[in-house]
Amino acid sequence: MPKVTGAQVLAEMLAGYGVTHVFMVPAVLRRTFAEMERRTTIQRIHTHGEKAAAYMADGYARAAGRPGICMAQVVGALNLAAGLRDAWLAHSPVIAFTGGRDPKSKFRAVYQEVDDVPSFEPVTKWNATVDAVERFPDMVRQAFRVAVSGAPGPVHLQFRGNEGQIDLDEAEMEARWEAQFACVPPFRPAPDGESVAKALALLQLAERPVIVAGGGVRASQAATALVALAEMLQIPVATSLNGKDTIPAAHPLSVGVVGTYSRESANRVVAAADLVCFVGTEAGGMTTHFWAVPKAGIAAIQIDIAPEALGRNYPLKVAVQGDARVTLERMAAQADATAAAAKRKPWLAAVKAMGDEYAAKYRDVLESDAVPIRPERICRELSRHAPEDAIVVVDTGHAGMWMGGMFDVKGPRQAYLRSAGHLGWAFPAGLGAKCAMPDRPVVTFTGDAGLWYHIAEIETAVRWGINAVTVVNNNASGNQSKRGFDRAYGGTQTDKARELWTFNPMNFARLAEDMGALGLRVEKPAQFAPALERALAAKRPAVIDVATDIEALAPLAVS
Ligand SMILES: Cc1ncc(C[n+]2csc(CCOP(=O)(O)OP(=O)(O)O)c2C)c(N)n1
Repeated sequence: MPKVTGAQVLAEMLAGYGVTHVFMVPAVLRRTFAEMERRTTIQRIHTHGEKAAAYMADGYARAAGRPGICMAQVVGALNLAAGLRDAWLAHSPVIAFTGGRDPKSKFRAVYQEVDDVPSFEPVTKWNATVDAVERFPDMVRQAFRVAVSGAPGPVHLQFRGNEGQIDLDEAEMEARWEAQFACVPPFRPAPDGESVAKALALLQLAERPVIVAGGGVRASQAATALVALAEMLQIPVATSLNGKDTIPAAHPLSVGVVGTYSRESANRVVAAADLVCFVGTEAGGMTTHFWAVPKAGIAAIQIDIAPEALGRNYPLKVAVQGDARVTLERMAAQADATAAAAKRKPWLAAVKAMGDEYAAKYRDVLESDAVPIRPERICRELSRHAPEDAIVVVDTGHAGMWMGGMFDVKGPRQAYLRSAGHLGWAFPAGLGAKCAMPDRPVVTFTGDAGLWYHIAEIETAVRWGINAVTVVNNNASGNQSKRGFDRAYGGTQTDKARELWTFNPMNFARLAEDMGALGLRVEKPAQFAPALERALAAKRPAVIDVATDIEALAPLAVS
């Protein structure tokens, strides 16, 4: 076997796995970048910060269902680790490469060096070092295997040398990859027949069942199977935030997002159910409003690919271990549709009434012509005008609350990706999503506090022609914090207290224009739809700066 460099092998393997973009701040694996240029068409997206690079890789991974790659040299490693937190919480297959310690010089106060490896431990499924160049092939293959298998998640490989200079070394080795592990899911384990039969029997018997679908359904591309089973058994479907795009909002069985950042009627439906079937969701705090919806003691079924997730948060009547799509398809194949449909009528009427009450209660704000603009109206405009094949990317905090509860996913071709809790995630994640899916429109929704975090990446988007559209709910504040500071100040804040959550007014459209993007300022609701249309048609990145009402607070969850 001929001797080749680590750089050559790594570049060829990444291309072999179908990687189209890597996101990084130099200097790391420099020779690998040179080999990428020679041997592959991989784009090397050079960002303004490692955290943004990790978020871009995360958005890429979630949009494509394939690993997203980010990189940092040793001094930027913890910035990158910080950026893996959201991927970890959302089960997103991000692979992080960093430069790291050399056995020849460690413990000698080498410039910029600390032991970074432990910091990756809490946010990765696998955290390993590549100390000898002949290990490149097997370590990279294992990184892909772990990232996409079971419940997907981040992986970290630290390459020897503060800039990963080990990639210059040579060995007799071969660039080999496994196509199966290039995307999620690599396998579709089938459930055992007995658990399927038991789950079906309970679902068919129940008077008021509900399905709660999570990110595992989207990871398994099981949305069609989910909707088919729900229709067959006439069971309403609520989703977690990660599962929001698994059923279109207009579907008669869709009740919306349940939990903390939720739709009031979805919480009421799940709370009124007599049987909850969790599919591809951990039934974690956010999805259950900290285990208040449904209440402890509810009869529950759980379907998940990860056996250790089954029963973790609610004691189960039946645990079903398997791939979501295969499991839902098997259930549909064995279901008795006629018996179930007939007995559901009163429950479905009650579910519809709860949905109608929600729609009536929020109609005025969703359609509000108020100036400054109400965020609810932005959600309504996006529901109407975001293209059918758009990837909608949403930040956390109020952005997650407004959009989680009030944005309507149009149809099965629309995707919805959300920050799993980190403010500032959405803007760079939207850029990563656009890199993964350049032919699909990407529409990101963020608050102004969220955009400030990584605003420099507007320049990155312009430089690389990443033509995502970013909508900024600009109230010159992080006003989700308002309620908390009201409480902290015993009911009424002092004027000084507002220093803790407000910013100077800013025109982000102008800033975007200065950086070379299209900037559009929206001050009246009627201007929004034409601005979105212009932004989507622009052949450059676009920022729509919407001047919104600082007094608008998102509705709190009901339980
Ligand atoms: C990394 C991180 N730090 C802090 C927070 C807490 N946090 C949640 S929402 C929020 C303010 C959000 O402001 P903005 O994005 O402008 O939206 P608005 O609330 O004004 O609608 C903060 C500070 C967080 N979620 N993530």
